Amino acid sequence: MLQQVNGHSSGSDAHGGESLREDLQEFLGGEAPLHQLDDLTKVNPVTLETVLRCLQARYTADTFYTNAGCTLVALNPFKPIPQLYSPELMQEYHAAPQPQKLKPHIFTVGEQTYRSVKSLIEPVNQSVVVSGESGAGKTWTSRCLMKFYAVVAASPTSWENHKIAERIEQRILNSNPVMEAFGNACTLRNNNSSRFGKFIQLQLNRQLMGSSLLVPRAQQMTGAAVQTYLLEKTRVACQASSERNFHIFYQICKGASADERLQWHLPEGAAFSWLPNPERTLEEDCFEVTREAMLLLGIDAPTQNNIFQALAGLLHLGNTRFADSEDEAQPCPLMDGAECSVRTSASLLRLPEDPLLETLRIRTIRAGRRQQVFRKPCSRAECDTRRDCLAKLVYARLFDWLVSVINSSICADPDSWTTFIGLLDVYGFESFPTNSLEQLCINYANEKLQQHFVAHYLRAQQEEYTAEGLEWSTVSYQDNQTCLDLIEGSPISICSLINEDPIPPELTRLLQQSQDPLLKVLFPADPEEKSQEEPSGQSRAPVLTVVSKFKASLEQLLQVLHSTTPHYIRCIKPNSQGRAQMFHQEEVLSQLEACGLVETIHISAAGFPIRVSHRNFLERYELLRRLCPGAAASPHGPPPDEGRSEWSPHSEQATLQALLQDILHTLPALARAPAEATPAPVHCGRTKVFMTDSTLELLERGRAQVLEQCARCIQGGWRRHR
Ligand code: AD9
Ligand code: MG
Repeated sequence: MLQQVNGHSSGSDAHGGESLREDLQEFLGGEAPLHQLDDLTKVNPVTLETVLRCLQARYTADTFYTNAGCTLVALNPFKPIPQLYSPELMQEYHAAPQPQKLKPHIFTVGEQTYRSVKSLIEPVNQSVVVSGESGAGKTWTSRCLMKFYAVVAASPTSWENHKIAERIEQRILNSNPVMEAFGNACTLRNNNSSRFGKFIQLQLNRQLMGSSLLVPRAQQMTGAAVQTYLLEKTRVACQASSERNFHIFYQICKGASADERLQWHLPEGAAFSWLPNPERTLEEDCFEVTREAMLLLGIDAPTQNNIFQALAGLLHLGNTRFADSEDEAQPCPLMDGAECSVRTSASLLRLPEDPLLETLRIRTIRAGRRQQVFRKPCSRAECDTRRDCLAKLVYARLFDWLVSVINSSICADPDSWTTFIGLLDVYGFESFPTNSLEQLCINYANEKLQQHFVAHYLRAQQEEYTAEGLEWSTVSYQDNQTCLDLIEGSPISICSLINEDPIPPELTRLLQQSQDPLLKVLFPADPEEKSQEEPSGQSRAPVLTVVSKFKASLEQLLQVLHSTTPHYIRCIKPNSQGRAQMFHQEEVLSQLEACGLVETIHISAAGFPIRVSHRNFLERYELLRRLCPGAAASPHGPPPDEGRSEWSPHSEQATLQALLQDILHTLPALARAPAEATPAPVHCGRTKVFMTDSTLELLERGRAQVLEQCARCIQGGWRRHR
């Protein structure tokens, strides 16, 4: 296996100097205490046990972030640590010449991603994939990263020209409380569990200034686009024991004013069967925050009123109970008190009451050659299902509409941005005593992301080293492809066997009759009035099932991820009680195993994350020759920035080999470290040059030196000329 030791820096800044000394000390044989090991690649030997011990030692020392090669491990502190996320600290990471030399932090990932998206060598869009099981801290992490970009990528002029409410960064941040109010809920595993997946693209403009990779060019956030994945809409009508409905329902019940209570029929202490476990949590105190954020996103007070009124209508719908019918030919009667619930629900949703009741209790079917219409009373269970389905339909459309409103408020004009940083925060892996289709989809999404990691990192890295002719002994890893085949493979898999019963068309038609302005938008009338009854089985068009739609949206997501340079943050939940200072070894161990962390560390420790094509390498670093003692212009090619098209592949190869030789001699000087302490950090593959992050820094530092010398020479020449 290739040997690689972390690179060394000249230590011109305080953090860099300290870390250079640490690196050198370690390189020369010093042993750091376990909790001081910032990178798990330095744990010796790398095994599950040693990695676990290191993480535990760091957790006990209140150190929550640790590098693991290409990934960052984030342990959930389960306690607020404001100073760890302060704007001052954000600026410190942003301003650092080498943020990776500072303590591991999500801001390091944030800053590196931000710099990479501007890279002059092969710039590509970036993405940060935040993963981990439910309650591990993914949403927290991606929220912090959004705040980080809102600070470091803020447009400086808008501070003076705009009120804070008008700033695009603020609007983007405001999408969080709104989406969490409508899309998060308290579950057994997390009091603020995301019940939808989210991929947000932070859109950046591009301003070509400066020349060094390490000197960031101005690049500002001009907007964002949110894509959501499969909201767990079942929760509106059905909550597992000890779980709760979406936060927004509790927020309304707790935060509505006296007038609003009257208008929405929500008297103090009213009991709703779809609002279980009403004991207080912090999330329900956020009604004002949600409203304020909605307002700033352009959802005005009357529209908000319509939304909350419709949600109150759903709560009353949930109190509508049916009894068994004694005569199958008759619709199920309502239970005592349910008439009032139906009436209130109909009035809040501005639906005609009788058609509402009829739709809930009677099915219309077309059958036979002549497509005759039959009306069949539903059983009590069917009535319940139709009631639940109606609520799910309204809530899911409302959620999608909110996302589209948010997008229209924060999305930048296509010509005002060129690159993006994507943040992925999906619902984490979960398993309950009783699991529904949603849990299958959630866990399927997590398997898919793990597969992306396996394919992109564990497999692809190793294949590339071999293909490029680098010496490499393969690290074996757990591939979850068989698990995915079981879920989504063809011809037969779980996906192909699952068919969800489609939404009865009468429900949609009923909602199209609503006089409520919001519901009119959510359920526009069909342009051409279709048949008024459910079509028969034979004439029904193929229906896209929930699972097949979800599968297609995941495929699209993965395509986007594949087109970016991904960065990985693995959130780890130290205990399932959500308690600070508690580290359950077995729980952490199973999370480390599930994400293949040890294999990742092995591959990262021996690998070269930076790879640049021969030509790009030459174009950018040929000028480093000038730093070599007794250097002369290259005998094989023109000076930098000239005549790129005259180069032949043959001369390119020869120049490259010569240049690499020179560079290997130059690096110790650049690092200001003894030659024997600098490992061989650059490898020339068949088509690319491979190197470590620290080597890239050294090369960039050398390049800046040469350019500075050139600038001084030119200035000197001008003075003489004058
Ligand atoms: V789920 O898959 O959506 O159910 P997440 O998103 O992984 O889950 P979340 O970010 O919601 O978990 O974190 C759970 C809770 O842990 C938060 O509500 C916080 O109370 C707590 N948490 C997470 N990260 C931090 C942190 N860096 N500092 C302090 C944290 N508390
Ligand atoms: Mg979450």
